[in-house]
Amino acid sequence: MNDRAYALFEERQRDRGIDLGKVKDKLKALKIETPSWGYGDSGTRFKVFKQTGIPRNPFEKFEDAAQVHKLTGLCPSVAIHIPWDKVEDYDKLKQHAAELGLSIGAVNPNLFQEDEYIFGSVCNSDPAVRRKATDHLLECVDIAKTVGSEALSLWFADGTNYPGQADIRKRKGWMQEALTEMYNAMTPNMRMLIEYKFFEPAFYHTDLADWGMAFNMANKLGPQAEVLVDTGHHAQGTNVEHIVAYLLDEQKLGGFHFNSRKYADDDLIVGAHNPYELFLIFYQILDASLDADAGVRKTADNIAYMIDQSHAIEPKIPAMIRSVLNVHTQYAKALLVNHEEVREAQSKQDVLGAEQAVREAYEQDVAPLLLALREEAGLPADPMKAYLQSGYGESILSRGKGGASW
Ligand code: PSV
Ligand code: MN
Ligand code: MN
Repeated sequence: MNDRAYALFEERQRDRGIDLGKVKDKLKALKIETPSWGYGDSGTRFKVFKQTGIPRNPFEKFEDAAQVHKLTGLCPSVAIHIPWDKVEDYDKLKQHAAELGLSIGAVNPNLFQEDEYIFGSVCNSDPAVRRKATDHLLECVDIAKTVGSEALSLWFADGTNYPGQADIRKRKGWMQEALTEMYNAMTPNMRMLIEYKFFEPAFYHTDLADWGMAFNMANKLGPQAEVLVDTGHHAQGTNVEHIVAYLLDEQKLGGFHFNSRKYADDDLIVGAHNPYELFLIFYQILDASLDADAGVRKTADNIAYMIDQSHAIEPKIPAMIRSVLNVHTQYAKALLVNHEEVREAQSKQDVLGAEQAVREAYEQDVAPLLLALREEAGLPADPMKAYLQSGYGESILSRGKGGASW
């Protein structure tokens, strides 16, 4: 059945001038990191719902993440969050991950859950609190060394709620001081990925509020510091793909935290609300990788594609599978853009033609392509169905309620 559908797909793409061999190679190279906290209990400030079968410790989080990789073939690494994933022996966690066919991905410090951080962490006016926060950043560099991770993802909740509450410029300096110390502790193969968010939990000002501030900080720190774009961290209506294009051109796009948002930092299933945005992000990435000066930092394969989700009401593992498949689908569609056609239209100032050339790729049905790829890789044709039939979801119910939160 798929043979016929695939043959038709192949013919259609050939007619559109697409080299399917290249498309397949790119799709095979795609890796999406899933977050350990996406497998834990989660919620909103109103309620954290306790589900049955949630991992009770970091080891079990990796076991759940391994299911996602096993069925999709796309998620060989898992980001950890310290101290949520604090363990006695990180070597043991690394080994456990390896036995499951996984590696440990980005190490995320947590500087927002202790009472001392009520007025900020690295931007706190109290030097003792800043010291504690900076020491935690250094601890995370050490953990990254132990587990063999090359990425440190930083998100700060630091900010203020009221005008005059604190000295914004001083806080900017303190942030730079702390990050410089961390940067200097990193090994040459490590990358610091700096995230930003315009509000929440702070409601007046946030110390790293937008991509420009993160970009400026990364520039000040040096080539191993880059910007991390969390798709949920912008004001309504922000053109995220423009930010992506800009950072690509500056060779400062380090990676993504993919998720969906409708209103704020909703952390919903990727591609659930605005799949076209996700497609257009990939279009920008692929377009930049065709530049003559593309270099390592501009190619689609060197960007850290990570999911940052916090499922509150849906079962965790299938929700993660859904996100991963949505990313895969939009990436596949973006690979079907005929860039020559777009550029030709651009050169003629043919607005409608250019827009049509991009949108046409989005409108292609990539199901036969993804199915063929899964067949070639020995993966289930329908990973979601395979998960639901696997019995894994039932087998973890014996963990009971009250597993790890976030
Ligand atoms: C908080 O906004 C947040 O969602 C950030 O996106 C971080 O990446 C994530 O939590 C984990 O710390
Ligand atoms: Mn994030
Ligand atoms: Mn967030």
